Amino acid sequence: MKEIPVRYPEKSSLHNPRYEIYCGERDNYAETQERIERIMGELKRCGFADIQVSTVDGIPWIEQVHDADYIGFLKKSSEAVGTAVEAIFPNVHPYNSYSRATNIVAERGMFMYDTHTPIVGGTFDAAVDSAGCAVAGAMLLKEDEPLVYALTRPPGHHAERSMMGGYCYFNNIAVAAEYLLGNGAKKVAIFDFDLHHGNGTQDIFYRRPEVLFVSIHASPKIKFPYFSGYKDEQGQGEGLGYNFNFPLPQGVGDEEYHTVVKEALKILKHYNPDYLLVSAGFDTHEKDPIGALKLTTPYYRELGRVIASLGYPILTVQEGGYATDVLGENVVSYLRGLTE
Ligand code: SP5
Ligand code: ZN
Repeated sequence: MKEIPVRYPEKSSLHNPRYEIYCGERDNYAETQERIERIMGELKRCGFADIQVSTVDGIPWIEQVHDADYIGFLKKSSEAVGTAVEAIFPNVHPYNSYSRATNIVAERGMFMYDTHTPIVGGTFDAAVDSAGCAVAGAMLLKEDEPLVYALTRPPGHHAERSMMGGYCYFNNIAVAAEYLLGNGAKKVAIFDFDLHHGNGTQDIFYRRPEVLFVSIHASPKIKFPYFSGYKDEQGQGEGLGYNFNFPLPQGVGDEEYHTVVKEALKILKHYNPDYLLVSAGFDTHEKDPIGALKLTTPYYRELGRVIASLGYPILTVQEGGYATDVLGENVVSYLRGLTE
């Protein structure tokens, strides 16, 4: 088997919210450090040999993607929580063009679009490190490594230019794409197979033709983020025609999913990017506690195989997946497929 280098962030465990808020109630925080540990355990068990902690500082590339005000807010808020156990959640959401955040409570609402994405003391450092890990992966791609896996946490694809949401703070895959564009790439494609629409990645590149975004996800009619991911969102201005969404109904399984994958791959091939970045979410699995689709563990191998068959250098960036008991197997199944 071809070797896939794995990079992981050192500081992900610093991000440890105790709960999220759903329908006004506290709910266990699904996006846990245990996810990383399960994946790591399975990678080691299966003989992945090149597993290294990332040492890349994400900040310079995060600044290319996210607004300075937003970065400053997250840093300041994490510092404000410090070692306290109470996390920061938004309360009011300023929405008019003349709205001004002169108070910290209003500011929270300006930068946080849901109640699933609390800020704790370690959130800023963990999020910077996670984006740095994606850049570390992109650097290997740039050095002609054909297949790389960045085990990022917290995830990134719901983070917009100046908004956090969906367990995401900085958009790791967008930061990696920006690194590659800043280092000679002319065209980068992002394929997102997380269960949820990658609204953050779509937002960041919506007006830009040099990044193609293709996402397959549960329809926003039934699943988070609920407000985007429809087929008619196709890009704007120069970016028109470079954004593709494939929303799926509840309960889709391997076979039906695969026909949509083949359509998505045709679009990626036609674009012919210098690099292919993959937002890999395993919350499409049949056992996922917040899922809606019915993909099986062996299917991820087939998915990896057809993605790799396109022949581009591929950086896979970890997004969601909450069935911790099968998460490691699902990741390994996919990575095995890539090497075939
Ligand atoms: C990266 C990623 O996969 N983010 C997913 C964000 C989804 N957040 C909202 C999920 C709310 C789940 N709570 C349902 C509780 C039912 N008891
Ligand atoms: Zn997801």
